[in-house]
Amino acid sequence: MKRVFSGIQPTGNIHLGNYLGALRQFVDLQKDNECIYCIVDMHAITVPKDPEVLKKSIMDVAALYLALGIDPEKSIVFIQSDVPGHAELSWMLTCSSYTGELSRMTQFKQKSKMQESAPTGLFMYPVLMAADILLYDTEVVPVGDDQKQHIELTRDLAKRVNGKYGEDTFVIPEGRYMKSGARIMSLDDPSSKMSKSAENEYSRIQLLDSPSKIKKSIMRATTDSEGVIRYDQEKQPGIANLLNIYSACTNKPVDEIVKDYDGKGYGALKKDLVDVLVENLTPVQERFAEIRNSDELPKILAAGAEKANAIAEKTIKRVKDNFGLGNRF
Ligand code: AQP
Repeated sequence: MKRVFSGIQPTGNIHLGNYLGALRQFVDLQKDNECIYCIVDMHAITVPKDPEVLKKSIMDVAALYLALGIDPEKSIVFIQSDVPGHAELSWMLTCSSYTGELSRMTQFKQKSKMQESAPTGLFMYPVLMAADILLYDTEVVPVGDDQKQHIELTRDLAKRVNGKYGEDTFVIPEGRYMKSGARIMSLDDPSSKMSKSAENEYSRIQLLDSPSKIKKSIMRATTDSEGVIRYDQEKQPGIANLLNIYSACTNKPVDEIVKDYDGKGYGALKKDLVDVLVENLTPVQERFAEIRNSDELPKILAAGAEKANAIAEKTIKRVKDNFGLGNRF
């Protein structure tokens, strides 16, 4: 039984990449671990958000967690800003981090578009993420592989602090990545990852998409002129991405799928993939509709915040003690 922690930003448009890379693991890990799943709303404000839209997105992610199979009886589910320890620990970690290492983070470089002056929140994002993880003495962090660099930074910060303030300060966490689905690519540009914030809504399959939107997105997905279904990420990245999605959604190895489509065209693969996706997502969408409007959801989140706070307060006390902070008289 290990302590597991992860989170998703309530920034709307939760997509297949988020599910296949991260959320799917959240559900599986609950079976034999102690899991803590957070809606990381403070990360969402690194880029300013309309408060009403943010409030709705937070509840949407919470309802999606439950609709996908996260069980609040087994796992702690809560909203990050309901636990003050995240911000508190983030500052303590900030004081052990360096601007050089933070400016090397790929996500920061992409999102700040290398502007001379970028939002400080965007720059500090990985430190807040490290605090989220370390606050719960986390051993395992299920994420997509775009987060590998942030997980490495978390480990580096934890080891650095332990070296300075005592080896009992932080547990050193490990990232956990899926073998298939760790990086789902954009449907219109298979050289970049599927993303919530991409302008083209047909570049991603959102978990709440209608069957007709799923069909449109898959049928117009970028492929190539080779005309043969093979798994070749270099020459046929669009087809490789569709095969990865197919494989992750059906648990069928890519080789077998390639064999099934021997002699068939891209249209046949795309058509069947639409059916697979609709079949996978329809029950999730039905559960989402029920949970999203139930009175239970706010109660589940309040109970989750209480449990998360109890763990967080213990860590904050230990870290403050080790740092020499607070009243000792
Ligand atoms: N394309 C992807 N393939 C596999 N996993 C992915 N994740 C994100 N995109 C893919 C994983 O989903 C979790 C969501 O983390 P987040 O809410 O912090 O979002 P993000 O990583 O910033 O990625 P998004 O969803 O694409 O948002 P934007 O467009 O804002 O960057 C993480 O575990 C992530 O690895």
